[in-house]
Amino acid sequence: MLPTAELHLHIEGTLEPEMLVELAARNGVALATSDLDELRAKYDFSDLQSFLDLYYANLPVLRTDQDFYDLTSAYLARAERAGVRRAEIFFDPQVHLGNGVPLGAVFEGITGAFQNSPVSTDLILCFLRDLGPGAAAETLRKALPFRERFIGVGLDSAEVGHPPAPFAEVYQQAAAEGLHRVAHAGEEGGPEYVRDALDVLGAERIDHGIRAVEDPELVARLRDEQVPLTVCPLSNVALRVVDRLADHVLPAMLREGLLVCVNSDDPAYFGGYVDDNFAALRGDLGMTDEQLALLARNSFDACFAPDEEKAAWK
Ligand code: ES4
Ligand code: ZN
Repeated sequence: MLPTAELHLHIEGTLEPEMLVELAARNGVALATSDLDELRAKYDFSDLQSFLDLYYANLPVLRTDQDFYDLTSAYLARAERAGVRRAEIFFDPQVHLGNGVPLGAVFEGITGAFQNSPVSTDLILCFLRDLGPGAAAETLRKALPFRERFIGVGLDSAEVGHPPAPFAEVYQQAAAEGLHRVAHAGEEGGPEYVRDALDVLGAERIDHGIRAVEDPELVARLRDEQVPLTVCPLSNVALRVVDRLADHVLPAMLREGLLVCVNSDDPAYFGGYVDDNFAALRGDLGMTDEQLALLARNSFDACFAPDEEKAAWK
């Protein structure tokens, strides 16, 4: 198994149908169905929004710190088997606050699981871009009592129509708190979303970024500055951002000298964990061992772990 870092992983997107049913029963939350085949049949998406609708609909089953602990532990056990040495994990606090779950329970459960895993882990708090910059600032304010539990902020959820620029101020506040800054950009949105995430938000790393290839000047900049791009091949196919894996721009990005790495995004929904993504790149795209090893090395270069720790993995 190729040792790698997973830098684009939504912990809520690791909620497998089995755990969904288990948590619903444990917490007395009603589901439309508890039939695993019927649940899996819903995992067929036409675009990002059709996925987000199901993702948000499933999350009310997460209620207690134990739920978040169990979810995170299950992911980390699976990630370990996938060769993951380092995981920088996203979570969506606004969803849980909206479901009436206190932030303390979310932090306690997730970081509690971190302490019991051999995988090197850190947490990145994502703002939901479709709820706007005011809600993001309010979320950062509520999270600051837990400042030592997370290392950065990100921006996720529905992209088109929700550009990065209005989030400039909350990203500035995050920077002032010494937090890392990443942002989803160029998944469904065009290259201008990637440019603004860099210029206006000061993003150090771009999540997805695949539509950057449409703009040669931007590609040159991403190469010159070695901006990390966390690409998620199976996610892009599942959300029909690309038609087939064989058409994916990842090999072209590598040829351009971009600092790209491979990630699973929401593995319970998109057909696999990071090892499954590597296997698909080999099988459907014919990528070579050398290319796959470069992608894995890139992931360690792109991660926020201290240099001493990185050296041990590479
Ligand atoms: C997400 Cl694939 C993706 N894109 C944007 N936001 C998200 N939240 C969870 N998965
Ligand atoms: Zn994502």
